[in-house]
Amino acid sequence: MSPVPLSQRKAWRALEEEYRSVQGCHLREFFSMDPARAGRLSCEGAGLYLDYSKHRVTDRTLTLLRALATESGLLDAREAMFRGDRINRTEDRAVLHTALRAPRGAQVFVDGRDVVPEVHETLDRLSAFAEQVRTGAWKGFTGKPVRNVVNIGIGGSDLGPVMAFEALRPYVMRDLVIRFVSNVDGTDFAEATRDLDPAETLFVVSSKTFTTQETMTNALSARTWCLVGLGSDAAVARHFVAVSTNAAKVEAFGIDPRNMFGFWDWVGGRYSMDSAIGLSTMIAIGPKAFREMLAGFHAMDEHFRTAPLEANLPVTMALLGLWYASFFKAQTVAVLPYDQYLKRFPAYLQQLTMESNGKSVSSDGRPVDYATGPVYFGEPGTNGQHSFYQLIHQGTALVPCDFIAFARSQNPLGRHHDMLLANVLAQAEALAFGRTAEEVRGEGVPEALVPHRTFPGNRPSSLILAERLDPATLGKLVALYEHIVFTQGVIWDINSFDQWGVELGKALASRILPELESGEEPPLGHDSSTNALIRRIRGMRGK
Ligand code: G6Q
Repeated sequence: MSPVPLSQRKAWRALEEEYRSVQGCHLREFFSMDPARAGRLSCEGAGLYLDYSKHRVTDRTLTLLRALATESGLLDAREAMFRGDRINRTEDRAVLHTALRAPRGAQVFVDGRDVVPEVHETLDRLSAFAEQVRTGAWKGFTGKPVRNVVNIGIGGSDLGPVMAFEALRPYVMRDLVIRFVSNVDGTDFAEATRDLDPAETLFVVSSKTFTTQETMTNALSARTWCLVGLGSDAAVARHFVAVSTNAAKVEAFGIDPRNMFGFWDWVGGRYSMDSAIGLSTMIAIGPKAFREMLAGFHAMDEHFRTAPLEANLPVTMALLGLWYASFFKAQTVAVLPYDQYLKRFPAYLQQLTMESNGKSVSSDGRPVDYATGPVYFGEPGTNGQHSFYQLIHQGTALVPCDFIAFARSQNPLGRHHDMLLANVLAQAEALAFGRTAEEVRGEGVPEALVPHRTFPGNRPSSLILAERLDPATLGKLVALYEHIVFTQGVIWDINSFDQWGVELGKALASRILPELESGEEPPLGHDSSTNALIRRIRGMRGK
């Protein structure tokens, strides 16, 4: 990290100046003055193509942003991460999700030990187990093969597996039923299991710590459901496996340690979908496709590690994101995948980006004096077009957009895919160039309606294009965003790898729980609002 605080660095100051000169310029002018813009402001990495020409930047802006990255120590920080330094300082941990996809034979050292052999040993065990389930060789307690797999986990132990399952449905073994239970709301468990036969159901309890309240509560309910259905404690061994770093807790729960798949403290929850946490994904799509996904991750890792800054996709997208968040004070980013299979990708990215970069103190604990991580949201196109795009086109907020599109559909059907692609291109064009009042008048629109039908344009977007959404491409996309988050975190000088902000609510909930459950009127020491709500809920429930 640079010892000079971010907002006092030379490049930052120059960017403040640059912002003042660029913010009044329109993308229409940028394009009309420079016919070669699209060719120059695009790059390709690991098979993903990025068009970033529709951004409110000049060549000078980009040069300054790259200078900021260099001044902020990005190159050293990147090496430190890949090398296994303990860059997650508040938790004193290495950050090595990149080792999860390192090829067999590569070397990555943590505390002097090469971790790649263990990664591949675990992958081999996962593969053997996944094959047993897929082929029906893994029998339940009554001798019936397992046909239903329910992943129980939350946050990083849920969002990645759910997203990957949805994204890779064309690769899923369709005669397996794969479900996910995350919420402590009993409805989640009840709906996920209501039509399943316990004799054919396997629960994958995914929890790094094996202490998470929601997951443990759901796992206990699953055990009861299983015991009621199968009538014996001995059934647990055939119907539960665990993915965790906590062998003692797994054993205490009653899961045979031979049915546990491990990972390591250097894998953060939201960076763990390619670890053993991906067991449900591997069962669904098979070990071969899972390894293709890992190869995709690795290809993007290599691109991020080796491509020069000006041709580096994650760095480029990170810098553009930072430009809008910190200088234009844009508070959101819309992620708009034009592929139905990516319907859970925005939700996945919300955790990856917002849990990582939703921080307001710098690495040395001082409040930052600049805006950091924006709110991410999104829906698959074209659905969002009939919903929130109105605000993106004509609202008062600036919402930079990441469009994601694929040249080929997994489900070619008449003109559907051409229409989908026409829409994504049209949206990016409309946002950038808009429609002037003169153009609207020229179409004969009555004067009173002209302001309503004018599109200001100048609304920036990136377009990420790949050939098709296959396992390798998914790995590349996820790694792309992981490295965007990392790059921004380095420049903002925040720790992208802790998540202390989720702790307070957990602690308060464990205090409130007995107050809701107690038979006697409990003494309440909260604020008057919380006290009144607790009393009202108790009253509504006859207490
Ligand atoms: C992610 C977070 C968090 C975590 C969940 C589940 O980076 O750490 O979302 O994944 O709280 O934790 P467990 O896997 O320990 O149950």
